[in-house]
Amino acid sequence: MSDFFKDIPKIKFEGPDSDSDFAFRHYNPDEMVMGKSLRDHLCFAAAYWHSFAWPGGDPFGGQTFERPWFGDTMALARLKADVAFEMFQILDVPYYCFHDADVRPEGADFAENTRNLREIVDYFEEKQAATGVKLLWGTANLFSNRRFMSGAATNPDPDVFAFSAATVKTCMDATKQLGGANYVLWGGREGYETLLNTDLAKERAHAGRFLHMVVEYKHKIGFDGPILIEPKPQEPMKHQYDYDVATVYGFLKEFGLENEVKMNVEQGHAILAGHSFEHELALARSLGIFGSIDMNRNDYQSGWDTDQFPNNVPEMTLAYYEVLRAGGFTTGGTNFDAKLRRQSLDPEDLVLAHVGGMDACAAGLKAAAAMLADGKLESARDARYAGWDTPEAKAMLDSDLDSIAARVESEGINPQPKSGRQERLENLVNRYL
Ligand code: XUL
Ligand code: CO
Repeated sequence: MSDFFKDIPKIKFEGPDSDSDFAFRHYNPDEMVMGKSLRDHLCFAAAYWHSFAWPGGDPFGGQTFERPWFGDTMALARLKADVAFEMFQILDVPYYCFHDADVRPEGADFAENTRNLREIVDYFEEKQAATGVKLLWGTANLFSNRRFMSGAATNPDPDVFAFSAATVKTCMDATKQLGGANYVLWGGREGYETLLNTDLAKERAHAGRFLHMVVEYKHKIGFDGPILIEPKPQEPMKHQYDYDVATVYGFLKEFGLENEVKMNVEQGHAILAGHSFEHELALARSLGIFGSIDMNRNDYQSGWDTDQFPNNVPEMTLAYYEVLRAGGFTTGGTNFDAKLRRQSLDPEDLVLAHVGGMDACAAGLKAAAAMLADGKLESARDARYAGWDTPEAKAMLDSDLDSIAARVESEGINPQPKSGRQERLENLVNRYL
């Protein structure tokens, strides 16, 4: 045991009337909703990078956090793992997620990186067995080190493509060894700063081939979780290829991978792309590629990817409504891709940030389940499209412009606009909150 979280109790459900900061008000992991416990609905995961690897820097200043595990040795990497698993247990989160670079010191070369990663993965394996905490997904950090400044799979230098492919192989091996439920690819620097130095067609072709290799390797090693792509439109690059769910779907279709790869949809990335989170989730669901979510919140004024902890229950209700309409998570879950504000220095800030986020997610999911159970929204939506249930309307989709024009003329079809009833439906949604 480290003493980093000393004096912080294990967080328990105490209900809405509790006056303790260190308690869940809405997240009772054993509460049954639509035949499933909240624990199994929400599948919470803590993100290693923001909580344990991020030093609190911003573009104008460096480290604000002082953590006893900061440094580049294997001993400190083990201490970091000890503290991380202590937090997972304090919160009773069933899952965690990590990049290779979050968990091991950077080595002098690929071989040393791999040795360091393997050593920590063996340590994680022991810790998972001792605590019951599981890996939601693993991934490779192909964006922080300067070698990746011009991209990984889309780098103009084939040696960087090679280094990236080799690194992804080691991270997939690690994820398989730890029984990870998914493997994630976020194309951090797969994009460009300026077209003046960029061969866009070549870069996209290389990205397609790279993704094929990842899928081939998954089958080769018998990893049975899905590969998930996490779309984001920009930041760090000015333009990123995996802009949003629709763009990634087009990319998957182009390379014949739409049945192999699903989406990890992040709240803040949806907002950066000019969408709502629920839009991205609804689209992934309707395309059959919904996988998992990264839960957080962006500052709506700054327009940056601020990765704050989520606290907006009405927004989260609409997001979980889409998750439930997709049938809920199968291999996916709710990963808190969220970080503290850099002035939130104390160990308890880290715990309380998660407590608030977990409670807000639980409140959102319960409201979404009530909306679905009531069925008023579904009936209103069905009623809006009821005209399409008639035999004439169905037959029209198998007909052609000529015959449709003839029918419009002979039957004197003259459509009359009907209300979309948006405010009425918004009022209805607010009744479940
Ligand atoms: C960056 C981001 C990443 C991915 C994993 O915006 O969301 O942390 O979730 O690489
Ligand atoms: Co993310």
